[in-house]
Order: sequence, then C-alpha cells, then structure tokens
Amino acid sequence: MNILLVRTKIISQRIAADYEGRFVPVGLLLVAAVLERAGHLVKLIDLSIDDMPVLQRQISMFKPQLIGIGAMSVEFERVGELVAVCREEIPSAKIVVGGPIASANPAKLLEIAGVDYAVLGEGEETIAELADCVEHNADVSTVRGIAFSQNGKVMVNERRGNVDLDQNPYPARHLIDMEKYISTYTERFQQQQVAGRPLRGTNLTVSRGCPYSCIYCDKNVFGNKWRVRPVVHVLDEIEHLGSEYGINALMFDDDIFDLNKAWVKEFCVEIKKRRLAVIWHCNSRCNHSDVELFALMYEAGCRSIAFGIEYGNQTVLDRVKKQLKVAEIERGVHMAKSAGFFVTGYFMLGMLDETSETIKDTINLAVKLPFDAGGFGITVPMMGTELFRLAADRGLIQQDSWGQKDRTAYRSNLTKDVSYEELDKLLRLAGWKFFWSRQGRKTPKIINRAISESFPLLYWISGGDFQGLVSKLNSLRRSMRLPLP
Ligand code: B12
Ligand code: SF4
Repeated sequence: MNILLVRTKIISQRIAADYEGRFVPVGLLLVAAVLERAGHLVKLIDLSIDDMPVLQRQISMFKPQLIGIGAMSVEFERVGELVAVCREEIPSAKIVVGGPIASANPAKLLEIAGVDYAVLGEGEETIAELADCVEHNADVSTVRGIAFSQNGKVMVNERRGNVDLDQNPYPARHLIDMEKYISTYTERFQQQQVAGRPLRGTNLTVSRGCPYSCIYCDKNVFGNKWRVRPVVHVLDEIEHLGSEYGINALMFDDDIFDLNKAWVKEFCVEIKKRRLAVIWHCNSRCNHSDVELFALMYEAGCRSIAFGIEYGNQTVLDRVKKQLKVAEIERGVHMAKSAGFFVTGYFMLGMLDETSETIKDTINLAVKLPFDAGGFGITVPMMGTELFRLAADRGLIQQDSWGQKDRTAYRSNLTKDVSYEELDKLLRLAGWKFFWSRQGRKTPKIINRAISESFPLLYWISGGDFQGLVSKLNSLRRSMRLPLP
C-alpha cells in the first residue's frame, strides 16, 4: 500500500529560525522503516524543508491510501490545516496522526482536527498493525494503541507495551535528502574538524522513557521506564551514518543520555575500541554527573553537554518535583566544565506561583555558574502534563488550549504576582545578564541576530565581531569592578 508520512512545520518562528532543517525527524523515519519492512511503499515530506505545493504534488502523484502525520501539541492548528489540505487532495485516504500531540489528548485531536486515527505512545508496532487493517479494510476496533471515532463517539483503545528497541530498524533516512539536514552544530561544538575532516552532524536517539516526574514535562509517549538500545546496535548505526553520509558529529537527543552509567561506560569503551573518529553532544541531569564517567565520555568524543536546570530556587524546584538540589546543579555544572565540555543550561521563568524574587534566583544561578551557553524561556504548560492540569484547574489556561503557539502569539502567566510585562522584562534581563556575564564565550545566535537587526550601527562598529567587542568591554567592566548592567 502507498503511505505518505508528513512532518508539520515548526510553529514557533523563533525555534524555526534556529532549528528548522537541522533535525532529522527520527520518530517519523522509524515509523517509515517498520512500514517498509512490512512491505509498504513509503514516502516522506518534511514541511520544515518542503512547502505545501510540494506536498500537494506528492499526494496527487503518489496517491497514498494512508497519510501519517507526526506532530507536537503546539502544532495543533498546523495539523488541522494539513488534514484539510490532504482531505481536499485525496478524500479517500485515511489520515493517522502520531507523536506527542496524539498521546497528549487523542480525543481532542479526533474531535477538532477530524483525523481518522490517533496513535498513542510508541508508533512502530501500532502503525504496522493499523496499516494492515487499512489496506485490507479490516476492523480497527481491536488495534491496541489507537484512538478513533465510532458513531460520533471517540474510542480510545488500550495502549500497548513498550517497543523492543533491540528489534527496531534504523530510521529510514534514505527517504529524505540527508544533505539538507547535515549540520555542524556550531553553537555546541567549538571545533570545526574531526581527524582533519570537516564536521558533518546529525541527530539520533539511543534511549526512551524517564523515571523522573517533573510536572512540566510530557511523558505520554515514552512513559516512566527508561530503556536503551544495545551498545552494539547504536555503534553499528554510527558506523552506518559515517559510511553512508560521512557523519562525524552526533547530537544525541535523549532526555538523559547518561542515566545508566554502565551503559555509557560500555558505549565509550566500544567507541574507542572501534576507533570511531566522532564527536558528540548529549543531554544530562546534574544529579547524574560523575567525574570518572565525564572523563571517559570526553575521551570517547563527547564535547558538549546540556542540562535542563529550569529553576534556580529550591522551593520552586521542589514544587515542580524536579528531584534536584541547587547544590547538585552547582556541582554538576562545575564538573562538566572541568571535564572540558561545552556546557549549556536551559532555564524557565514564571512557574506556577513564582514571584519576581524566585525568578531572579534562577537568573542569578545562570549568571553565576560557568555555562558556555544558556537558553531562557517563559514556562508554558504543555498539554498532557501535570502542570497543564494544575493550571487549567485554576483557570489560568483554557481546558481546550493546545499550549504555546509562539511566544509572540500566545502567552500564559502562571506566576503569583508578576505581570506579563514584567515577565517579558525578566526574560530580557535574563538574556542580557547572562550574555554580559560570559567572558570570551560564544554569543548565543539569537542575541547576535537581535543585535545585528536592532543595533546595526553597534554591530557595524564591532566590525561584525560583536562577541569580541563585548568580551573586551566585559574585561574592562570586571577590571573596574563595575556591576553587571
Ligand atoms: C529533539 C526535540 C526537539 C527539537 C526537534 C523536534 C523535531 N521536530 O524533530 C526542537 C529543538 C526543534 C524541539 C522543539 C520543541 N519541543 Co521538543 N523535543 C525534542 C525531544 C528531546 C526529542 C524528539 C525525538 O527525536 N524523539 C525520539 C523519537 C523516536 O520519538 P518521537 O518523535 O516521539 O516518535 C515516536 C512516537 O511519538 C511516534 N510517532 C511520532 N510521529 C509519528 C507519526 C505517526 C504517523 C505515527 C503513527 C507515530 C508517530 O512513533 C515514534 C517512534 O516510537 C523530545 C523529547 C523526547 N523524549 O522525545 C522533545 C519534545 C517532543 N518537545 C517538546 C516541546 C514542548 C517542544 C517545544 C514546544 C519547546 C518550546 N517550549 O519551545 C518546541 C516546539 C517546536 C515546534 N514544533 O514548534 C515536548 C512535546 C510535548 C507535547 N505535548 O507536544 C517533548 C515531548 C519534550 C517533553 N518531554 O515535554 N524539540
Ligand atoms: S524534564 Fe527531563 S528529567 Fe524531568 S521528567 Fe522530563 S525527561 Fe525526565
């Protein structure tokens, strides 16, 4: 059967500017790989790369019987538009939606967007069974892991167990033009070459699930149980990426790459044994930091690490069930820095009941610690999270709101006594304070862009080397013992 898979376009312009075309849609490509394995003919359109007319042409030429869309809950409106276009082009095709949007609230998706099926949780086994039913026009009512409409009523079937990661194929990267996605990830990697070859990077994942319960995090797809692919499976994929696409820089998008120390140790030892000339980035959690492990990771090519810190005030950290102490954050970040990694910290301002004082604690912690890069955002409750339910119960968001569209278009304010305007001000303050407190470190791209657009004269005066100018001014500020602006 002909199956067309589509990834929606990133909705936030801010995020799109930084990430569009740099993330291979691995989830959708895994779905594609199992469908191909089952004998279907699959094509994939990524609307981050291609535009609507390309999709429309593909539909009319390929005539898919099943269209599968992958999306996050912030992309709800995009999914609605996409479904309408697909229906118009090919009314006979069945439409299935998967990804976080489908697991977060399948009923809403079916009711509002008018899709035929929603796939909950991991997609591999469910889509294979569902596609078989669609091909043979069979009854779907016993397919586990889906939701569908029957006589105007939304039916949500029992979910299935976790996918056996050992049996998963590699993402079907041959369905996309990998050249369009290859990235040097310059914002993370300080070097431009590995073993004399220019960087060619791509993203992948090795694990699923997370045992923590942070209230702002949506774990409806992968759940609480942490699972990981066998080391040999991952290394074979890395070798395949090297031989097929010349990849030598890896962006591991796992929630917590180093959750299981024994696995990471084996992974690093094997990288060295196979003499793989690769560098890599991963996401970690400060309470998992370990000096010996970091040293081994560095030897095996890890050059960049990111921590989701989120809040710098212990009461707020406890309230969001982060299971993390400020002291652990400080220890972890210093340890990562000493290991030689490029260290990124992610922070959120404006959690439920936050005050301007606790927000300032977050900003101060970010400024104080030796991060190389920092990302700050306003807390937005995502559908499918405990935070979303808490905020909805208090009437702070509408029950049927699908979360953040874009910071400029949709905002929620969960704080105790901080106005929207103040929150925005604090966000800007966080960016500036952080920026001014870094010395000789890489300027976040977003700030560089804002400066060149808003202060072209200043940018011109700096000779395009704004970073250098700031570094010099900052040294001057420090030597004169002036406070941060
Ligand atoms: C990498 C990443 C990004 C990247 C790239 C995303 C991309 N489009 O590829 C960037 C940085 C751009 C990003 C941005 C954002 N992200 Co993000 N991101 C991730 C992350 C860490 C990994 C994604 C990944 O590769 N997963 C691995 C693959 C294998 O899983 P998967 O894609 O879910 O696919 C599986 C199933 O979902 C399903 N499936 C997926 N698609 C389809 C399609 C069909 C037809 C079927 C049947 C099945 C199916 O089958 C797959 C295999 O089992 C996840 C966390 C996570 N653990 O997944 C968060 C996550 C997806 N992001 C999240 C959020 C909130 C955001 C932002 C809103 C953050 C923000 N505040 O700005 C933005 C939104 C950007 C936008 N779309 O406008 C949430 C989504 C929650 C939700 N309810 O939607 C997640 C789940 C984090 C979390 N735990 O809360 N993100
Ligand atoms: S934020 Fe990270 S640590 Fe917390 S539950 Fe989500 S994935 Fe786990």
